[in-house]
Amino acid sequence: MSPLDIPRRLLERLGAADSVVVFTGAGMSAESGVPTFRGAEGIWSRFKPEELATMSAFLRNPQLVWDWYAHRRTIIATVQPNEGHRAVADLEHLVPRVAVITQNIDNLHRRAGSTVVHELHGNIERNYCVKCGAPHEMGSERASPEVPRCAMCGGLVRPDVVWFGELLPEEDWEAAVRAASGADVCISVGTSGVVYPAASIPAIARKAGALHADVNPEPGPLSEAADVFIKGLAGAVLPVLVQHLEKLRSRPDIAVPGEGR
Ligand code: BJW
Ligand code: ZN
Repeated sequence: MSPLDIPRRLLERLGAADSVVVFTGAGMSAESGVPTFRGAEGIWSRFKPEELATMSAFLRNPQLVWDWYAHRRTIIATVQPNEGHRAVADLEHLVPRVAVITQNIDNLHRRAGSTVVHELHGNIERNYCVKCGAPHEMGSERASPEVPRCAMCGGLVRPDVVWFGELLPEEDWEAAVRAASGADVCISVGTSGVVYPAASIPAIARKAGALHADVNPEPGPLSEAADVFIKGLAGAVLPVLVQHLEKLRSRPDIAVPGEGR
């Protein structure tokens, strides 16, 4: 990616920004080796997320849903944050306030060094009992193929993630809406933008006056509504964006590179 591919007005707004939100989806972690949902590979591509990520699917076939999460937990435990995650973390050195709002459950933003991360769809590292709600610590059973049972009441244990038809964690959602409402720039990265209410974050930011840039190798509903669409992979685009912002912040007198868009 050359500097000419980063639109000038995005760099100008970022150069002057006091507050930036980065809204991420599964594509953000794709280059780390975590499969996306829609268009995923392997045996799990036979299932739609709408068929696995629901309480009724879990109650109908707990083992199937548990196996899906065990498979993903194994992948997530072995992968590393990518250049895109690191570039997002580096933004904190260049902009006074940066909030990451993620739909991902993989912890990779925090592992890359981002300090303000609002997880809208939970975290795969936590589990709880469906019957009594008690948190469940996964010790030696981490590799267990069986669905664990709650030590307090014997209920089934599920991952602490948000399934369809479930409310988003209130604190994270409210913090995300506050951050989006006060942002000068919103950068959405690697999300199909079809799952609500998370997908409304860029619109909330735009409505409050932010410039919205979407980064994705494929156009979609978010890129169509965005002020700027950068067609490309997170791990290629975001480091270039950060490099140019670094130059701009250290030498505000120099001309902003990029196309005159
Ligand atoms: C790259 C790349 C690279 C590839 N670089 N990019 C309003 C309107 C319509 C429907 C609703 C509505 N409000 C609520 C609903 C219902 C429902 C919903 O949205 N349904 C739609 C599907 C129609 N929403 C809910 O149920 C939500 N809850 C809710 O609304 O509560 C209130 C309520 C309660 C009761 C009744 C009614 C309402 C909860 C949604 C929970 C979603 N959960 C999941 C699973 C989480 C746990 C887990 O990870 O297993 O969240 S489903 C799955 O989709 C996961 C993701 O976070 C989410 C979004 O997917 P994402 O991240 O966008 O991934 P993909 O795969 O779709 O896209 C990847 C993108 O990356 C692509 O664009 C690629 O091109 C790109 N890409 N490589 C950059 N290298
Ligand atoms: Zn229990």
